[in-house]
Parts: sequence; structure tokens; C-alpha cells
Amino acid sequence: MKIDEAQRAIKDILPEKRYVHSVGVSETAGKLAKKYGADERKARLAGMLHDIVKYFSDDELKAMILSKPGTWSDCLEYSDKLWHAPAGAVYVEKTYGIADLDILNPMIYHTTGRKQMTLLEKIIFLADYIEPSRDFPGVDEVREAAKRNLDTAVLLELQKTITHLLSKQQSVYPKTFEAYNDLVREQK
Ligand code: DGI
Ligand code: FE
Ligand code: FE
Ligand code: FE
Repeated sequence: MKIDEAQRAIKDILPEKRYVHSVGVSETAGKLAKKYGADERKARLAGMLHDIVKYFSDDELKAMILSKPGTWSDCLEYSDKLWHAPAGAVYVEKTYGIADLDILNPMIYHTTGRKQMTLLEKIIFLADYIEPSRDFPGVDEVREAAKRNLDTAVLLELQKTITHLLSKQQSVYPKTFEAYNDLVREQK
């Protein structure tokens, strides 16, 4: 699938604000890929498609996840906000025939992260947080870190996300903790 095809597809599916976010993630991911030596085309395509099923119903998302069980299926026991990530990968595989794991895995793990993330997984995880239309507290600190070191920026994002979830007494998916612990260990 070409990037402009993906862009047209999401324009039909997503509301305007989410479409702008997705284009922002795609462009930011492309820049990060160039800077950190990943495949720019794959980064831009995964970024464009990462939230494609964000507004599908919980029942539809659940059905998509159950149609292709994997190690991510345990997300069904956690927040429904996690479901669109693996479901999106199932959707683009079915709908557009995308089979490349370099596209599918960054989509699957864009919300939670996981341990031993690939370069493209880190790039999409980070681009989702720092693309230009995002404005939550602390985002500029992560944007600055992203200019210097990819792992430092991903770790900072994980720290902020986990802290935010704890402050609202929300559950934290175990793979998010594993991603955090993994990077803390590597920074030593
Ligand atoms: O889809 P987006 O809004 O662009 O962003 P996202 O896919 O990163 O979704 C983030 C949401 O998921 C955010 O509201 C926090 C929520 N969330 C709930 N439980 C967890 C979680 N995020 C992580 N990383 N880990 C969790 O366990
Ligand atoms: Fe998302
Ligand atoms: Fe995110
Ligand atoms: Fe997103």
C-alpha cells in the first residue's frame, strides 16, 4: 500500500481531528526514521494507519482481536483504550493485505510498548506521543529528548504515561511495565 492511498483511506474512516493526528504521526515518524536510521516509508505507512480502527465499537474491536489470537490478546482483560492497536493491525492485514511485520508490530504495540521494541516500534510509539497536534503536559520535554536519544525519549514517555495512569488509579498493562523496566535496565 502506498502512503497516499493510506492517507485517503483514513480520511474516509476517521473524524477530522484524528485524521490530522494520524498525518502528524506519519510525518513525525518519517523524520524520526530518517534521523535514527529506520525505513522511512514503513515508518510513514505505519504512522498513517496506526489509529485506523480507533472509532470502531468495542464489540467490533474484540471480534477482530479474537479472530487472530496472539500474545497481545490478553489486552482484552485491560482497558478498552488498548484494543484499537492490535485490532488495527488485524484490520489492515484483512482489508489491504498488509503482511509486513515491520508495519503490523508497530501498530500492535503503539499504545502499550513492549520489551525489546524494534527501532520502528519505538519510532511509532514516540511519534504518537509527540506529533505536532499533541499538547498534553510534559510533551515538550519528550520532544526535546527525541532530538537527542531515541531510548531516552521512549523511556520518558513510558514514565509519564505510567505516572498518569497511576494518578487516575487506572490499570497498567503488564507489557507497559515490561517496556519501562527493559529501558531502565538498558540505560544503566
Ligand atoms: O490512540 P491515541 O489517543 O493516539 O493514543 P494511544 O493509542 O497511545 O492511547 C493511549 C491511551 O491508552 C491513553 O488514554 C492511556 C490509555 N491506556 C490505558 N491503559 C494503558 C494505557 N496506555 C498504556 N501505555 N498502558 C496501559 O496499560
Ligand atoms: Fe492509538
Ligand atoms: Fe501513545
Ligand atoms: Fe495515535
